[in-house]
Amino acid sequence: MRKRKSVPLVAGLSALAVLGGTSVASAATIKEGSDYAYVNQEIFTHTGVCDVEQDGNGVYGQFRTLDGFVEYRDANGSASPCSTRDLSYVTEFRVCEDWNNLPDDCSDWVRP
Ligand SMILES: [Ca+2]
Ligand SMILES: [Ca+2]
Repeated sequence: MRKRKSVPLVAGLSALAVLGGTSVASAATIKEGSDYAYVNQEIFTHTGVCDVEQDGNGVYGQFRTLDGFVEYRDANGSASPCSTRDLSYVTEFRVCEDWNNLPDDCSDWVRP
């Protein structure tokens, strides 16, 4: 039997998109201490904010989305569960710890 030469499947390959020019790191989860916020990396609209330190300081996430800026808190503090929200597509986010009468501690901005 005659062997067929296999045909390489290169024709359909398009150039890879290059995310150049940004200095913002990429992460699914960003922490401030042990508190954290996250964005699901398969569904970039699913987010969460988690206060996991019983220190009396509130925790909130800040999200830059295609529809604008959104900020929300872990509504019940360090008790379970975390707060979650479905937003518009998230491009960057960070987590902050709310210090009474002091500047809040915020993580760096990251993209999911
Ligand atoms: Ca805290
Ligand atoms: Ca909570």
